Amino acid sequence: MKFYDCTTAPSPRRVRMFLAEKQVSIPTVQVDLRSGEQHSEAFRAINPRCTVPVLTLDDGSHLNEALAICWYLERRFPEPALFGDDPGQQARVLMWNALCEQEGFFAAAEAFRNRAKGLKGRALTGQEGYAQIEALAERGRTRVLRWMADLDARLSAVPFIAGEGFTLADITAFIAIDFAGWVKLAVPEQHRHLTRWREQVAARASASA
Ligand SMILES: N[C@@H](CCC(=O)N[C@@H](CS)C(=O)NCC(=O)O)C(=O)O
Repeated sequence: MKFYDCTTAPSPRRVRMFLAEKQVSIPTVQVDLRSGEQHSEAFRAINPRCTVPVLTLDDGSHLNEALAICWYLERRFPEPALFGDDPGQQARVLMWNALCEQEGFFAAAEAFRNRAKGLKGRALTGQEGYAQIEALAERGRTRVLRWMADLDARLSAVPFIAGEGFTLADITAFIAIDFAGWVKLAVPEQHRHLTRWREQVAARASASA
């Protein structure tokens, strides 16, 4: 296996934190997103979508979605379970992970990529260049705050996002909140359940991965 990473980027950090929870380390290659290495011919042969993370499997095939990579790693290294145990819990992990990805992670990306000076013409990842749209940057900020309020309500009832135990959904949400910090959005003070959860996750060794 080979892991294509970029230590400054949030999406591959989901895989790094997942691996750290499993206490597994695999050969890693850094891709320099700042210099545009993701668009090089060599990297496009690995991932035509020009993004990290990528996991190359021992048969030479590539996985280029964080969720798929984490699922593969879960099956290869089952302990500790980070996708839940029984079918109901597994479905809840997938549901909350998808919600945190769509409403948190993608909203933070919308806010960041549509305003960052260095990303003019690169509002979306991939081979196609997309113009920034200022209104989307603002909308992304609103969506992040809505998502944080919803998570606070969820965490008033359960210790972790998908229920009783720490899972991939917590990893996705934790990193999405850090990503929101890139556009100077922090968890509002009144969200004490979300703040409690965030402090707990930040105290895990994997949080610095
Ligand atoms: N769907 C992908 C998205 C990955 C993604 O957007 N990665 C960003 C880094 S956080 C990237 O590679 N960006 C390249 C660029 O900005 O050109 C996943 O979740 O694995």
